[in-house]
Amino acid sequence: AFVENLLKHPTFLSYQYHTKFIDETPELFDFKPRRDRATRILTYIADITVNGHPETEGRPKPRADVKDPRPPALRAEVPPSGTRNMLEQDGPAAVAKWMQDQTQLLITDTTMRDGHQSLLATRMRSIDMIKVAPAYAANLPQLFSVECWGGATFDVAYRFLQECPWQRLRDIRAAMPNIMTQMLLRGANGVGYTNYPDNVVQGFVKQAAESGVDIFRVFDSLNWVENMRTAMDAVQETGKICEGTICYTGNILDPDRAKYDLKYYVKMAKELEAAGAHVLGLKDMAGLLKPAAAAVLIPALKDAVDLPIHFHTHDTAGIACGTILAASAAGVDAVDCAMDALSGNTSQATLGTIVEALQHTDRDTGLDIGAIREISDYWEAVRAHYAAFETGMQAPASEVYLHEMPGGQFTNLKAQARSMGLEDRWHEVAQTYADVNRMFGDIVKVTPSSKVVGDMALMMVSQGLSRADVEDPDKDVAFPDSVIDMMRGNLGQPPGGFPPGIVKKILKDEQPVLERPGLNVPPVDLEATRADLAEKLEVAVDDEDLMGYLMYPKVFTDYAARHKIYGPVRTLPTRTFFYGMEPGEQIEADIDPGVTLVVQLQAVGETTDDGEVKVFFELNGQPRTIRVPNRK
Ligand code: BTN
Ligand code: 3PY
Ligand code: ZN
Repeated sequence: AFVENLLKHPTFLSYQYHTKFIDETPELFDFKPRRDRATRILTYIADITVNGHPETEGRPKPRADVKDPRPPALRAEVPPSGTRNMLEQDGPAAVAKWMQDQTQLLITDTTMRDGHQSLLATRMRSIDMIKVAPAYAANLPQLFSVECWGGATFDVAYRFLQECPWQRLRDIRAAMPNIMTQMLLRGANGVGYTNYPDNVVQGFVKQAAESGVDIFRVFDSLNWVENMRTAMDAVQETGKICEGTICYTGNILDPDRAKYDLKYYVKMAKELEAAGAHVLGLKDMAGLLKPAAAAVLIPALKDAVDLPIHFHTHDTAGIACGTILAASAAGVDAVDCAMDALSGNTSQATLGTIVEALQHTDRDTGLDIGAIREISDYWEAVRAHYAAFETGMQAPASEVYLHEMPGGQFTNLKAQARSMGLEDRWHEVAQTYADVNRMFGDIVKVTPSSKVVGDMALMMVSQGLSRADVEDPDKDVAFPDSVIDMMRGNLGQPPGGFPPGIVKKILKDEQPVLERPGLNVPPVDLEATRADLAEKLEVAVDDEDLMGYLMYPKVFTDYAARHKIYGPVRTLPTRTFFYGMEPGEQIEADIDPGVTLVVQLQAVGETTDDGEVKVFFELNGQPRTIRVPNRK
């Protein structure tokens, strides 16, 4: 019956499917008549129209006059050859050599990952990225790479956007075949918040490479190279680019921050080179590297290792362009920027500004400023649809040099503080965050270690505890789980270890594990896990789904359960996804290549005695009525 259903299925009969056929088509496995995908999407639209979307409730609305984002016209019929072609033809070592040999400042566009992670709580939907990817391919083929995957985008896609992150990657890859894609990988923590078994990290990297990642920026949240090797080795096996990455903290010019001095970074760079990095990443996640420090650090790293250097920073203090220009003058090979409309503040430096600043210099980027402006205009229109997720940082702030929060965490923590009623005490939270850092021995703060520091700071402010209170051996303190987990050694070890006093206070008589956490975790039985999951979900589980489940078991199964009810909602326009439809409004959704749903909302009925609402649609010209519960 399965094969018969498959052969008759309209999607199978249509010329091609780049969507996940099985995943999108559970009716193949269900021989009872079952609601089709169109009905499921209509159910979603009806539900959101009646009940609203939980994520946008009570948040600012997009302006009434927002326009639908229109991607710019393509300036070439066939995407001109770019870095991806070079990687495919010549391999990662050749790309690294080319980076060192050429003189332009190479540019990575982070808009599709860190840009919206740092400005819009990671809520940008795939459709808004995929639509503009062909314009990147045709109009900006000189870009070094497009960061579009990993970091927080992975779980947010499943958790809040009801879409498959792997499909996003495959779709961007297909629409932009000539420019390298880039992801952020948290070493042994994968794209999660804790350590995973080695074979999960290995399987994840292999799948990411197959689904379309070209550059893996691998870091460790405590800068512990020991904890990065499994991921780095796995990347090298794929033939893709391994960007072994230093996280920058402190201030190399400040003699009072001697823990993270120039020698520290030079030593780590050498360790990463020895571990097989093709490129050295310098990840300034909080935007702490000052121009004068860049002028010292970049040449020292270049002297220490024979690797191209790729610099990432944030504009939280308003100085990112200055630091990038200083790094450029000091010989950095590649830098990260975000398209103008999604740049600045906690995001990256402004891409168009860097391009303009370097025109007619020996580091001219070769990028077309007109093409940049057009793509940025597209992003401006996209951003307007995400007003609900604007975090409202009004101005850059030098306070970042006090608290050292990563750009991707800053607005999140602020929202968390607001939800705990601590909004008015934000500067106290910032000071406490700095105090916690000192209490933990001055550690690198980046996901997941930054979350641990943030959890502790919020707990202290809300309970009125000072650092001295927490350190007082005679005072009982209930520590957050994430703090206990880190002190047990489950995120690895910082340079010099955690201060024994605080470890003792938190763990009491329990001994921390000082070896790399992955060493003592048995491998997961992948096939048994796949079989269990397939039975539970009643669908076939491919490698992408399996890896999604292994990273986030509950988030993934919740996503899969909603998928059965609502279908491929990723194909809806963003306005519809978050706000439903107005009577009389018409939208289109391409649920497959060549399969378009034209949906018109006719009317929303009254709520019946049993609490249901009838919603009247026209679907491809045919009337359809959907009943949904009124949950308001
Ligand atoms: C989530 O926030 O849980 C993910 C987004 C999808 C949730 C859907 S939206 C329609 C329905 N109403 C709810 O309250 N949840 C689901
Ligand atoms: C992430 O891990 O998501 C980050 O952006 C760290 O900077
Ligand atoms: Zn970043």
